[in-house]
Amino acid sequence: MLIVSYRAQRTAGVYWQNAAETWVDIQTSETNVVSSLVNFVSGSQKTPPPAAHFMSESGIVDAFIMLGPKPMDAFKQYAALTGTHELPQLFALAYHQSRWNYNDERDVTSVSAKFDEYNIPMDTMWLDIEYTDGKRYFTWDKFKFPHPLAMIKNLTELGRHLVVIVDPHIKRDNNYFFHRDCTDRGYYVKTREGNDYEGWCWPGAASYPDFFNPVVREYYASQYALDKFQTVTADVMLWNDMNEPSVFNGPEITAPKDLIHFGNWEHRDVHNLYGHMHLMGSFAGLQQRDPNQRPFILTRAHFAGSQRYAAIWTGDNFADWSHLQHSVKMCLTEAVAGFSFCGADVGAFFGNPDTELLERWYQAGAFLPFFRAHAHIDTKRREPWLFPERTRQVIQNAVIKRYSYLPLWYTAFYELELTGEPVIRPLLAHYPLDKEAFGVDSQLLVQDRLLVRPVMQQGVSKVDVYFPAIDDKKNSDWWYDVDTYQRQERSGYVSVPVDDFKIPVWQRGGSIVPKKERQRRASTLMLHDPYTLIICLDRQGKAAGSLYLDDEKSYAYRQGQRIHVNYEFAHDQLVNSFVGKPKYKTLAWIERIVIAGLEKVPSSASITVNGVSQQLEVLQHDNTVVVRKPGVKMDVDFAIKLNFA
Ligand code: NBV
Repeated sequence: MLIVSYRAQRTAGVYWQNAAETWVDIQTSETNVVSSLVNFVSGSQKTPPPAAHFMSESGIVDAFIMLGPKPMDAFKQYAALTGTHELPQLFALAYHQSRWNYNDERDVTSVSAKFDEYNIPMDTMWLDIEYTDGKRYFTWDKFKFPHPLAMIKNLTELGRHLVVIVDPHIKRDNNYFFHRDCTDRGYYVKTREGNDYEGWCWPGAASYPDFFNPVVREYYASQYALDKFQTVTADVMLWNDMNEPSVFNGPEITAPKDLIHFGNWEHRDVHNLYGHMHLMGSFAGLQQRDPNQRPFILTRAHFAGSQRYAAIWTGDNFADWSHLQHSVKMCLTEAVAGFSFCGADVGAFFGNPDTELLERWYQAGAFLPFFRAHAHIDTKRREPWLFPERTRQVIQNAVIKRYSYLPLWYTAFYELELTGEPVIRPLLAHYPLDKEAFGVDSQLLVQDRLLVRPVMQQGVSKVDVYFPAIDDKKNSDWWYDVDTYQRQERSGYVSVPVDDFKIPVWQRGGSIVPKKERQRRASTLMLHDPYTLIICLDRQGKAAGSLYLDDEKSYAYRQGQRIHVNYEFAHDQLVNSFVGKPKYKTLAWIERIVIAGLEKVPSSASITVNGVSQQLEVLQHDNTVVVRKPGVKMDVDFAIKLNFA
């Protein structure tokens, strides 16, 4: 449990480390009865500060205080305690296509083909529980999926991935190897009488492996080895659901509190850690299966620190505008609590969104870290081509936008691993002096470079956007609309017109954002594509920003096979400087430099590499200046100077 409190000059946090049922009672001055009484009796007018009381059912008091003093300090202090995400493979940051369920091999293959037919990028197809043989995980339904390896090959040859669900409940079936092993070896969670606990879940009667036991985790991990789970490949990744654990006939739909875990812990003591221990087994399984590929796992249950193993989503949401709004709020909360890799089911899990809600959900999802469409088995099919052409185009547009910003998302995730700084942030992270910004939870920052205000209301033709102040004199950064490069120069609310295609996003003046603008069917095919740098100038005519790149898949980056570069623009000149030695070899290069905010239009530009200079063409485009084809490789020092006639 993490609580962070703010006021203009100070941020502090408390992390209450306890996995038992916990209540936190927050008292503000209005609800703090004791201090109001004290005030009444003493005649004092003092407003008591808000107070939080933590109450856990069991365990010891184990609390950590984060002293800040700035919001970003507190977030980083918490990350230093509980860990950060590993850099994900790039495909995990691209667009995912899921539903409960893609029915059979033909369905999977044809949905993948349709994305190509309609020119919508898509990286990953997902299979929910129906792909299994009667909800026996590590098996396939042989009628619907007779040739899983061929189906997987078809996807991977297109540059795509497959994710399959593996839940922790185990079908009590003596013909199921996993159940036999767990029974014979005593791997299940026990009742207090010492018997294997039996609950009810998707497979019917089910038991639950005791992942608190390291031997059980090791056994579980070994099941992912390709000589055991022979019907997948090392490119197939994982979805761990129902790991609270969910027990349909249990108290509060979970495990009874008096169950006994390894080490004699009662379930009441460790309930909130069950999903985390499950994840540890899964993560070890994927790492052992292919030590040189970064695992991707999506989990529903999580605890402080689970971010080291998995991404999360906000759970079973409804096709309702308020749930779209909650997607942003919930992911912001998760991000400041260590969990940047968060998204919400795009289009919603329950119910059938109308076209407008679906379009707006795609647009919001395209600017949250985990971007996956998903739907309940009882919903109408909702792949983009099943809607009128305009809706399909709006969706396509949002997805293409996401792909163009993948270099920024990837850089942000690398920098998260390095520093613990959340990938998405509430405004208060960078504008702590602006009290008005504290409560804004319909907007998010991507690092400190983009400000996103997804449209999350029905039938609107404009939205109110809050541009935060940098000081108490209400000065503000400059913000450039990423579509038009029109500039906002003042803090406060601005009403911004939006049509159905519009995703209101601004780039901060003073920042440089790396993009890739060639459209491909999947992110894996963009590896060597050239980069565009978008430079938005601040009031001083300056900007800075970083870019990170590597092979987007393996752990070689930890051995130095990477390029981390800072770009700086000042005095009409762009220069780069490398963090460490740029060792990763790439065919990528810089294709275009877009500069917004110049006072005059330059007549030309020149690039200098190793003391040799060359002229470059410069164009004026909308509100920007474009330097065409610098053509410089990513691992080379250069300077580009704008020339004014
Ligand atoms: O596996 C089926 C669903 C899944 O699609 C969803 O995303 C999970 O949150 N799962 C829950 C179990 C059934 C929910 C009604």
